[in-house]
Amino acid sequence: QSSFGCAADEAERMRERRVFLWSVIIATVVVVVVVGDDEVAKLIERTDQLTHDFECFQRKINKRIDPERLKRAGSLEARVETLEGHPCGSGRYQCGGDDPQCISDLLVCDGHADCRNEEDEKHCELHLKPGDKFVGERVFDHCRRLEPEHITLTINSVSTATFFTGYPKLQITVNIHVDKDDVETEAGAPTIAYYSFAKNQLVIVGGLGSNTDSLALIGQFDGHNFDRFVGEAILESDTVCSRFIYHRQ
Ligand SMILES: [Ca+2]
Repeated sequence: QSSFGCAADEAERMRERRVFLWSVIIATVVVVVVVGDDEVAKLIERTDQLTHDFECFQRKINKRIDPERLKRAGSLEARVETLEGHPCGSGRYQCGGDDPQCISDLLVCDGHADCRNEEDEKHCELHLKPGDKFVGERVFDHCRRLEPEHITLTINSVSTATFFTGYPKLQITVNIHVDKDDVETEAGAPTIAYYSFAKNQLVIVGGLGSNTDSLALIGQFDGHNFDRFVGEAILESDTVCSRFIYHRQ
């Protein structure tokens, strides 16, 4: 078997095999109509063998692609998509691939395929679980006078309502670490958050110190690397008053 550098050749070969496989399947159908049982049996056997070979080949290819490399490529693609803007508008999800279909965010991960390419039900595994901890480093913070250095989020529990599978609910403890005038202070508060598969967002409402009602924290994952997210605190006026970069501990 060839090395990594021959991936393009392998992809080409895989395409050729797929075309060949389909030809055999179509031929089988034709033979069923016009030829006798013996030939049909032989062809079915041959098709089974080819299907088996094809699946083995595909497994070998998948094994050889480094998951870290796939993750980095995905993160880069997400950045480009962010720069290009969201073509479907707010509250809408783009099915992706070569099909630019738009559906409502509410239909993502609801258990039914709504995209023609079924993309809305393909990324529904929650990468956050009880015990996970994320530490956020401050980029800027004008929300309050505290100006914390770090914010730590600890996930205590995760639950999914059967009628609302696209938005798992999380209980999170938010700890704020302040180091001001040589005095270190730490304050913790339990909060409720929801994860949106459609947006790859963690939305925490309240519980971020004083004036909790007027703050929401939006944690934006890129949909590929679930060890990092950008957390922004949003005021009622829709203004972003702080940004922290969070990393999984
Ligand atoms: Ca759906």
